[in-house]
Amino acid sequence: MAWWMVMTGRIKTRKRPTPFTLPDGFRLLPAYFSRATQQDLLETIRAGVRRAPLYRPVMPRTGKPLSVRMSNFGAFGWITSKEGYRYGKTHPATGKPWPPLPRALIDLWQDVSGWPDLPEACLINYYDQGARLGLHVDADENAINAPIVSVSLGDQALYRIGGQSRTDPTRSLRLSSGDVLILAGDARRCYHGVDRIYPGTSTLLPKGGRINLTMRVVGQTQ
Ligand code: MD6
Ligand code: FE
Repeated sequence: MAWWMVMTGRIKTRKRPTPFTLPDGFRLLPAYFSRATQQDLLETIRAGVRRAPLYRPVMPRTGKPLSVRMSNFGAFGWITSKEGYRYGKTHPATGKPWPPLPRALIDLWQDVSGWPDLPEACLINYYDQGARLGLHVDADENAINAPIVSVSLGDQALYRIGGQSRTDPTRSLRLSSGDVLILAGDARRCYHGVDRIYPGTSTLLPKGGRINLTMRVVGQTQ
């Protein structure tokens, strides 16, 4: 040991972070969408949520409300209620079908997913300043091997990804407006969530907050 290491206390104080490799199939495309395209996408989302309003879903069993508000595009929408998680063809409050998947999102899917089937569902998550989303694995799809393609719009988010077991080490990264994230392969089965939103980090949404879109192949016929 060199004397200066003792003098500076380097040996005592230096902590190694836990090693972590991003899971296979995790792919981040930073700034995939230009500002102009983000704005177009936002207009499309606004039109969608006029037809299928954002609602505050509740946890199965407990009925505890989530802090994230949700809606969907596509033939199927992901719904959570006291009865459990499921894919359904209609909005739980209005009873009407979800608006169709926007062309721009289908184009994105075909550009980045590498998957032959088209997505049948797109979950819209809206986070206000204090909203978060607990660690979870998306596992309600029959097409469990098809990738999920995710788009971030608005304020930055602290996104966390771990392994296939809830207690595996995790790694945190910031997602920014216009970023596209793909969970395919092993990463498709990994725990992930959103720990916080950073208010004031984007001017895309006039009132702030964050929108996340996740496209899925559902593989369900009813
Ligand atoms: C979010 N994303 O970014 C939450 N799920 O707000 C997800 O839960 C997610 O980014 C599956 C695949 C990609 C994702
Ligand atoms: Fe997810």
